[in-house]
Amino acid sequence: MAYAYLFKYIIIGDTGVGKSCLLLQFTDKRFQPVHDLTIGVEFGARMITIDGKQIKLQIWDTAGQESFRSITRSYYRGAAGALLVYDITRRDTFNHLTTWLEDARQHSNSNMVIMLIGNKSDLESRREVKKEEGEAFAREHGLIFMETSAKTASNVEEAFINTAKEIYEKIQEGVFDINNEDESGELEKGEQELEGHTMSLEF
Ligand SMILES: Nc1nc2c(ncn2[C@@H]2O[C@H](COP(=O)(O)OP(=O)(O)OP(=O)(O)O)[C@@H](O)[C@H]2O)c(=O)[nH]1
Ligand SMILES: [Mg+2]
Repeated sequence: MAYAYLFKYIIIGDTGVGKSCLLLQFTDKRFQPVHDLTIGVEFGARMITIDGKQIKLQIWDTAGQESFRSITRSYYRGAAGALLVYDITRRDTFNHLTTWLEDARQHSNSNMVIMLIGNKSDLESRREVKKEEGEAFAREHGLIFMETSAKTASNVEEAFINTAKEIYEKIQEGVFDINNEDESGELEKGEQELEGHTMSLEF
């Protein structure tokens, strides 16, 4: 299917916060109740429409476990958006955000849009991190913020789509370099279906 833009996303954050479940809910509208620990990296894709334009989201879901950290770092390259996820029922996952943010800033393009996500909003009775704390962290670090539930699907569409809207606005403002793919252009994994007239974000 033809598309006007291809946006690459990376999903990061501690193990067990619900990164893979957010991706599964967004691409397949399903919830996985059992923790299928991600090994290395997983991949998903979906088409969305913004401003009447078809945009393909190519999403890399990384492993939160510390031992995979160096693999994760290699996936920031070329990412236009990042979903930085913590679990509102586990304070430690919120405390680790600074480390994740440092990693992200260091290994990505400075214009990458970062969406902070407080996931598992359905577990209100077990909440350890107030919504206001997430909002404050986001404000302080220039991130967009949403609370989501991969279980009930609350705000999941919005999280992925609002990130794309922000990227799209940056493109309109001329912040990103948009390159036409050509035969000589190196294709990254997952970009094989790029067609002649399509464009993708290059950094
Ligand atoms: N109640 C509830 N549980 C969730 C939610 N999102 C994820 N979970 C559960 O949390 C556990 C971990 O979810 P995953 O998506 O596998 O976590 P992950 O961040 O991908 O973990 P790693 O792959 O190890 O980095 C699973 O048991 C999920 O069912 C949510 O929004 N609400
Ligand atoms: Mg996972």
